[in-house]
Amino acid sequence: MEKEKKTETKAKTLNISDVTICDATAQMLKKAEKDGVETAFHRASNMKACPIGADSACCKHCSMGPCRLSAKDPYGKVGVCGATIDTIQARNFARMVASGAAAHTDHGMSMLDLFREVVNGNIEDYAIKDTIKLEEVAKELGIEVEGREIKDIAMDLYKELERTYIQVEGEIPFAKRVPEKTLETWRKNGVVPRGSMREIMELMHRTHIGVDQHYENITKQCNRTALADGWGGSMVATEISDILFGTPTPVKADVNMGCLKEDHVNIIIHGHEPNLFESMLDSVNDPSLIEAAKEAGAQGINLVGMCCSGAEMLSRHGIPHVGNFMSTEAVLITGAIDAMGVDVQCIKQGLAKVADCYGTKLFTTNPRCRIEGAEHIELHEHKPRECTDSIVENAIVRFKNRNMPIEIPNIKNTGIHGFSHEYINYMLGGTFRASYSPLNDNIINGRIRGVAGVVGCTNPRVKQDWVHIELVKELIRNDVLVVQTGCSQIALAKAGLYKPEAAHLAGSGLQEVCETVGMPPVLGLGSCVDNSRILIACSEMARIGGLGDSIADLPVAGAAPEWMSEKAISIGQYFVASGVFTVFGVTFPIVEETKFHKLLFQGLEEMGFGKWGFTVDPYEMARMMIEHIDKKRKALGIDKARERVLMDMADRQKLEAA
Ligand code: BF8
Repeated sequence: MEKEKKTETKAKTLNISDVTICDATAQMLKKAEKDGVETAFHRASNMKACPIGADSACCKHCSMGPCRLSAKDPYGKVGVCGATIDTIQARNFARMVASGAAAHTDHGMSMLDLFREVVNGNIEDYAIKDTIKLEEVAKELGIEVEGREIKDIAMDLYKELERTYIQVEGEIPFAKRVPEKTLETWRKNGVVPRGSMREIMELMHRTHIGVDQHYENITKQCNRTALADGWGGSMVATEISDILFGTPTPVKADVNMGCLKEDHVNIIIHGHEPNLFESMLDSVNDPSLIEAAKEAGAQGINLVGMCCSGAEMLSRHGIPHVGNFMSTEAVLITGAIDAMGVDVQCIKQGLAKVADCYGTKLFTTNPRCRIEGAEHIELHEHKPRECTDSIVENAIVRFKNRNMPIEIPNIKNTGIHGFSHEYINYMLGGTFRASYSPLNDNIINGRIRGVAGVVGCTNPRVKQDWVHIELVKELIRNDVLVVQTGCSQIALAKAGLYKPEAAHLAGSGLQEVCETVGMPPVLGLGSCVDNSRILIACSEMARIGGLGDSIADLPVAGAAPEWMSEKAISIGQYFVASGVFTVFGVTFPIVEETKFHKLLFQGLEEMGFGKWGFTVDPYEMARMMIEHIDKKRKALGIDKARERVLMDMADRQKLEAA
């Protein structure tokens, strides 16, 4: 009791305008206060981040500690075993890479398992939708496709891609996609991934007490493991999901909480694996379930997405998306959600309590993720509809028994989503000859200064969406074409930057290109595993020529301005290892001026990789990225101002005929 009282008096009032610029989320946070409901925003404001953990100056890898070093005097002492600050930080960082890579590769492996069972005919509720992509990927990996049955090609592709996970020696299959000079750097440094299981296992081993105690050697295995994520697990997840569910093409779609409908049964799917969502799409279109919803008094069933599987469904099917990571609790506060089905990753445990406050039914569906207080209805891929139909039935019951006021923010933002590296190829290259040449040409002639990937999470330690939006606006204003994934894509979509008309916010060169092609200045590529699409786009840019031979030569940069997950660290590390300057915001878990810090922020670049950068300020972040892009342009000899001419129809035809 005494303790409870103490917590109560300590709780601060949340200043909502300090924690989010998402109007819908802000409206719901106001309602939460009236309703006496707590969210991650409140918990973050009441719980100071542990300063020692934030600096990564603490080691808890054995029971001689935990050992606490000082960020102010990093070399003043060592751990009980003698571990230095560099060893401790490198080990902590490595475990983040291992966990993030494991999340993506395990997701990719379950997509591959599903693919195998579909090809074998053991699963009938899913099918191969994109046979063209199947053949393209197979060809790239050296699999014969001419005159062969789809099933045979698919089985060979399965066997080839399985090596991504289980291979113990050799190079992962998608190493074939890496530009030769980049691959040379990896080979020289001994970081070409063998198989992701081996790399993750070895990284966990090497970070055990008394094993790898040289920060440079630990970083080497960080690179290898992260690359096994980006060019392995994540890339397999993207490619197999495209083959099974369709490669995205541009689609007009809505985001934000205004996509909820008070007179409908509202169902949210939140998580990362598209198989749950695809099956739910079938369930909500089942005439008998629609009928049941109508009998319960609803006008119909409204299916919406959140976070990454939501971003995939937005891209592939134009399914509305109601918000990013920091809005997952807020959306429940509307009272309008009749059921939320979750699978894996970025599912806050706090959802269970908020759902309970509003009588929303929260269902876990994946054997890898259960939450105390949530009901578990497992999705079996051989009979997925049993799970998704049951969630719909439960949602209908909840709709019928709604007994509290509903408040849906009246905010909806329309935009064009569903870009893929294949579509960028086609869109910029033309109907007859899909190619990245026009993108490279526009970079060389200076209309486009460079390309930036702005990706990643939202985090209650910074104002939700603000850093993403300010950074992207600053980049496009300076003629930098922005590609996006994950929660960052949703932040910009809510800000209206996915409309082609947003091109007026871009610099004159980028604006010309956007207006000629009819595209927005910001291109959404889907979920976090779809960052692999950015890697492939970079490869293509290097392969086409004119911008150097390796990814490290390209005028490109990356950022995760509001990151929070270990997956983000793995993504950052695989971009850095691939040759990209990558800037993170919020915080960076390393003490500045240590040897490990210098290696990540400088040394890696000297070895032919990319490097890390850090700042919390979006304008400074943009400045750092643009400065890097300009440095690369200068090295390529394309830094001089070029004559800017409008690309008209005749030019496009010339390019297509070339
Ligand atoms: O993988 S961007 S908060 S939802 S970790 Fe999570 Fe971050 Fe969102 Fe998807 Ni990615």
